[in-house]
Amino acid sequence: ECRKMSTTERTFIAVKPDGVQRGLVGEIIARFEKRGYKLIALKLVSPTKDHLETHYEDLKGKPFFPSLISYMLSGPIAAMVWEGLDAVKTGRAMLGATNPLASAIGTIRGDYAIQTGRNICHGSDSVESANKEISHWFTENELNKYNNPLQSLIY
Ligand code: 3AN
Repeated sequence: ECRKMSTTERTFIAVKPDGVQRGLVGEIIARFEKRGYKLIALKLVSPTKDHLETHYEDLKGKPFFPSLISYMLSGPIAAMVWEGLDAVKTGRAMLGATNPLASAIGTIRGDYAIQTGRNICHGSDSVESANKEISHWFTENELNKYNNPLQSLIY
């Protein structure tokens, strides 16, 4: 595999309603911060059904689609954008497998979840879908810039 590594690769990470209600927002943010990713955007949102159906449009034909949408509508979601080397793939590795029972211990799902339908977090699965999801959830001026030169030394 020969992928070009970019220090400005971005991924969309969301803490789903169950993760928010269980008080796991801070824990999930802490893991991305401590790993060395840079927080570009962050908000707590209660999206519409329409917004969620577009977010999950690739899964529209799946039998679990209606229950997925009602699960995602069950409370606020913590939406964020993280930036750094290999953010998409490493972000997914940090979340763990879709089915938490198949997630390694040490991953977010492997440590805090047991059900696919309550898997507490979302992460973009490719750079292409990350770009799509970031612009679906955030406006351009919600994506922050760092001017502090120390930031570029750290990351
Ligand atoms: P991931 O969230 O790991 O990218 P996707 O995109 O295949 O996985 O699925 C999106 C979400 O749909 C999952 N996070 C999960 O909440 C739900 N989901 C996926 N597969 C199933 C399934 N077989 N049964 C119930 N819910 C599912």
